[in-house]
Amino acid sequence: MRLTGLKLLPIRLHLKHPFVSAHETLSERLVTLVAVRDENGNWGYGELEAFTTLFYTNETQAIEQMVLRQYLWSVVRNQEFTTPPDLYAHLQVLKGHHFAKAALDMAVWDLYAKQQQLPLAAVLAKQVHAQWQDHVAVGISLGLQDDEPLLAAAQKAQEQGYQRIKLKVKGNADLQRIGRLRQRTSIKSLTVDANQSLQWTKDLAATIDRLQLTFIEDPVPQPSAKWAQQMHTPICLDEPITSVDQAKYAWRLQLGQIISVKQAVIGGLTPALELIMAHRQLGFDIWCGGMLEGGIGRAANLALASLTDFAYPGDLSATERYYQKDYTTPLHVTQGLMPVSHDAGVGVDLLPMYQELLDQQKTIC
Ligand code: OSB
Ligand code: MG
Repeated sequence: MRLTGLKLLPIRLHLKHPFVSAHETLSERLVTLVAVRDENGNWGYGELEAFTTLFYTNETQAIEQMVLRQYLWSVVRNQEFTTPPDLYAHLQVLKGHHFAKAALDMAVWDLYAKQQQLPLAAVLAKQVHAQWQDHVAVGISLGLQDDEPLLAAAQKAQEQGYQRIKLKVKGNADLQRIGRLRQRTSIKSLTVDANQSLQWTKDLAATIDRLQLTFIEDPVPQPSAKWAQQMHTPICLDEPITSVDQAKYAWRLQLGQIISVKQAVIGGLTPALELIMAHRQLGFDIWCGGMLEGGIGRAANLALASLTDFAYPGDLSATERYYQKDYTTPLHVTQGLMPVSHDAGVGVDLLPMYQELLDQQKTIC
C-alpha cells in the first residue's frame, strides 16, 4: 500500500461546560481531522490533538498542521509499506512533533484496518498478540469546581456507572476539597490529577494517603523516587511521559508505578503498542489517558484501551459528557462500559456535514 493524498480539516468543538485544570480553562476544543488516501482511493482518518496554547505541551494545532503538510507528508507520500509500523519507521528519523506523527499514524491504522476489513481494536490487538474486549470499562475526569457542583457531578458520574472518577486539583490546599468530597460520597475508585501543581512538603504524602486514592496522577513537577517511596498511594505519570523511552526511564528511576498512555503525546498508536510491549517486559501498569478528544481520537483511544493490557478504566467518557455535537457519530457509556465497534476501521463515521466539508478540502498530493 502507499499514500497518495492528504487532507486536513480544522474543526472547532464547543464544550458544554468549560473544563478547568491547573493549567488552563478550556471552553472549546480545536482538533484537525487528518485524512490520508491510498492508491486505490480509500481514505483513512486520524485526529490531530494538539491544543491551541502552550500550557500543556510545546506543540500546538497551527505548528503541527504545518509540520504535517511540509515535513511529514514529503517523507511518507508514495512510500510502499505493508503495515503501519513499517511506514512509521520513516517518521521515526524525524525529531519531535509527536502530535503530528500521531495524527498521521492514526489515519494510517484506520486505512489499514479498513483494508483488512477488521475493527481497529482487532488489528492493534493482533499486532501485539493481545486480546481485545468489546466493552471497555471507562472513567471520567471532573475539572476544578466548588464543592456543591463537584458533588453533583460526581454523583451523576456514579449513577452513569463510571468505574473510576478522577478529580482535578490545583495546589496543596485544594486537596482538602477532595477530602470533603470523599466524606460525602462512596466512590469506589477515586483518582486525583494535580497536573504537577503540588509542592512536596513533609506532610504531603500522609495527606494524599488519607484520601485513599486508587492512584495520584502527576502530583509534582519533578517526580522523585524518594518521595514516591514515602507514600502508599501509587503514582501515575502522565505529563512527564512524552515517549516510550521516557516511560522506561521513569520506571527504572522508580518515579511512579503507573503510566498513563497518551498515544497522541508519545507519537501515535504505533509507539503506544511499543509502550504496551515495554509494560509487559518491565512490569509497570498502564491505563489510557484522555485529552478531550473529538470523535476519531476518542474512538482510536477506545480501540487501544480495549486491549487487555490496560489495568484501569481509561479517561474515555461519553461524547455527550463534553460536547453537544461532535463531528462523528457519538460514543455512549452504558453502566460504565463503552462498546467497541465491530465495523472495519476506527469505528465511528463522520457526520454528513463534516464529510461534505472534507470533500471540499484540497487534496495535497
Ligand atoms: O492531564 O490528563 C490530563 C485533558 C486535557 C489535557 C490533559 C489532561 C486532561 C484530562 C481530561 O484530564 C481527560 C479526558 O476526559 O479526556
Ligand atoms: Mg493528567
